[in-house]
Amino acid sequence: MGAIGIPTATMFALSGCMVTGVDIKEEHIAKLCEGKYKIMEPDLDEAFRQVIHNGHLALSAVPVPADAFIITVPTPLTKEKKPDLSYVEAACNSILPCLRIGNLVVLESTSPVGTLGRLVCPILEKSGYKPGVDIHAAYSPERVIPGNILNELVNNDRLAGGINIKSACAAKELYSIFVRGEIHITDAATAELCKLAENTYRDINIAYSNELLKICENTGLNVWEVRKLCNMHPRVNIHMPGPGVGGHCVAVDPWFLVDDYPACTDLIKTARILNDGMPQFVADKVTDILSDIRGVKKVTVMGISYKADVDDIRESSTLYLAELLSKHKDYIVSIYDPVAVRQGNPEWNDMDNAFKDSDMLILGVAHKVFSELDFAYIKKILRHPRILDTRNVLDKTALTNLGFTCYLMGNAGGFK
Ligand code: SAJ
Repeated sequence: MGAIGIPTATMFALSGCMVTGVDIKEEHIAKLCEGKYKIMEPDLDEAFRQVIHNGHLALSAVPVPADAFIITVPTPLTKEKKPDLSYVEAACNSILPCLRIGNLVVLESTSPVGTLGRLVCPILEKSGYKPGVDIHAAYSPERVIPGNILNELVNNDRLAGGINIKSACAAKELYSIFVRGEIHITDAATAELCKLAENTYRDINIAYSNELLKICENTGLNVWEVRKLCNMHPRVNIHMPGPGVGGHCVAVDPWFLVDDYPACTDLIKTARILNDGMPQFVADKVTDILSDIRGVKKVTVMGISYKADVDDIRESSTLYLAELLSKHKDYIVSIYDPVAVRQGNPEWNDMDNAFKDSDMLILGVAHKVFSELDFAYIKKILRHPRILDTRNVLDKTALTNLGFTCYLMGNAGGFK
């Protein structure tokens, strides 16, 4: 019952299925039952409450017998940047007592190529039922973007990768219950590679835009203008540069490919390292901008979630930036993030404390609420009214008129 399990269970339940949502954390289940867990995703909280209320979605700390089992557990990275499949393993083992002939087991979690065949099926076989013969087994990755999950869950095309064709068809039939996009049948390993390849494609493209940003800073050009003009070409789509790539997907999944195929992933690895280096790039820029102020300086990082308008802070590049700056003896770092506060430290919501006597603001995440801030008031409580925009979202004319000195990342010439 995490970020993908909750919306998936909700959609099946809304479509009339009887669903059991399982999570091994009993306190999480209790919070969900009592409505104490606020789901930030648009419309999901309401839909989730509705299906709990009408009895189509029950919550449990252990699996119960069913026609189909969908595994949506995390597959994080270890410190050595290897995929940790222990949650997948545990989830597969936990359903063994519930399995019956004719059941379907679907793995959704992002996984290395071959996971369904090499790891999942041998575990399922311990039930006495043979995957592909007695029970169906498939890999069907989610493709939804946080912030628009419900819409994308229904309308995006989906892959149904089977251990054999019968399993793929069974998975297609299952998701057809609520998916309106097309469901493409393939084999499990192809679907596994597709999931990794999609997020890696995004990471490499973002790395390219970040490299372009560095070129622009070196030549005194404006990367935002360059990007806008390049993207007028009918076959060019340069991504947005920024302070790095965060989240538990794009910043993680490429490592699965590097781990399995070290001899043929130079580009993927280079892109990953480049994006991981962006917080340090921003930190160096901050040091440059503050070099004329002696002694201890206070820096305020605005936005600590991994991207705009979500409260998820996993692998957040601005959180990493704040940590990098905090290690510096000359900096005091404060954080302001009224969105991420739901998952983290209540101090992140204390605007006065975050801005008071600050020498520099760094806009790291483009939350909508930041565009509604009273910058005239904020300026009054700062020590130095300097602001670095890493996302090109601030109204530079208005801020300059208020007396701010503005810096735009990717534009060495200033805030043109
Ligand atoms: N980012 C940029 N520049 C961009 C786009 C994103 O710097 O042009 C940064 C964001 O600020 C963020 C990070 O990249 O830190 C990742 O954000 P995202 O919006 O690209 O992706 P996620 O992690 O929210 O969702 C991705 C999606 N994958 C693709 O678009 C290929 C989503 O469809 C997947 O379902 C999801 O990963 C997942 O669960 O795998």
